[in-house]
Amino acid sequence: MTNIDSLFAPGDALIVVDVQNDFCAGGALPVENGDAVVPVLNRWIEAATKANVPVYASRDWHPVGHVSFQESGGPWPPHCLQDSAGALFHPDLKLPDSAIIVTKGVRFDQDQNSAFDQTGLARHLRKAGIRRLWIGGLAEDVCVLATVLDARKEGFEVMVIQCATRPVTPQGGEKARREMQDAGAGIAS
Ligand code: VGL
Ligand code: ZN
Repeated sequence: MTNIDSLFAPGDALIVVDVQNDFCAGGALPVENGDAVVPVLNRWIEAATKANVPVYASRDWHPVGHVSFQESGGPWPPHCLQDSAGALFHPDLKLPDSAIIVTKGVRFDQDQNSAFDQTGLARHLRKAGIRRLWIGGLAEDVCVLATVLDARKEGFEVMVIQCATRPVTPQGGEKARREMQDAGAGIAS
């Protein structure tokens, strides 16, 4: 097994995408084996903290009746409602107090799958001198994919932590992996 500690370098950040109860077992929009990313990400978070690498955690944070919900003509069942238990980070995810929370999906008129979409994240990362992102979380074929593609468009080097992400569907996961690689993202396995 790779020693994670030796992978981090100055200018790196760890981005944990949407590891929230609703995307895990028992949640409103569970990703198969979504919980399995938690212990893996905890090891990465620990290594990041040791290496002084900042940790960012995005969260889906929807208003009632959000446009992405089926009741409003969208593709998804209601999930990650603001201030609900389902929107909380998984209870076993060990985010440091210093973790920077990126809230998205709050717009009434459009969905924001990417942690970069109108959040100011790219600017924040650049100001912090970040050049390379290690990205994991849920779901691989939705918000991880969108976040990775935007990160590449914004000029960041990207490594997807393969064992720290799970797709909504296996086919979606395969397609997402191809798209992320075609966009120049590396896959860390
Ligand atoms: C997500 C579906 C709907 C995600 C968010 O975080 O991947 N998936 N909203
Ligand atoms: Zn959502």
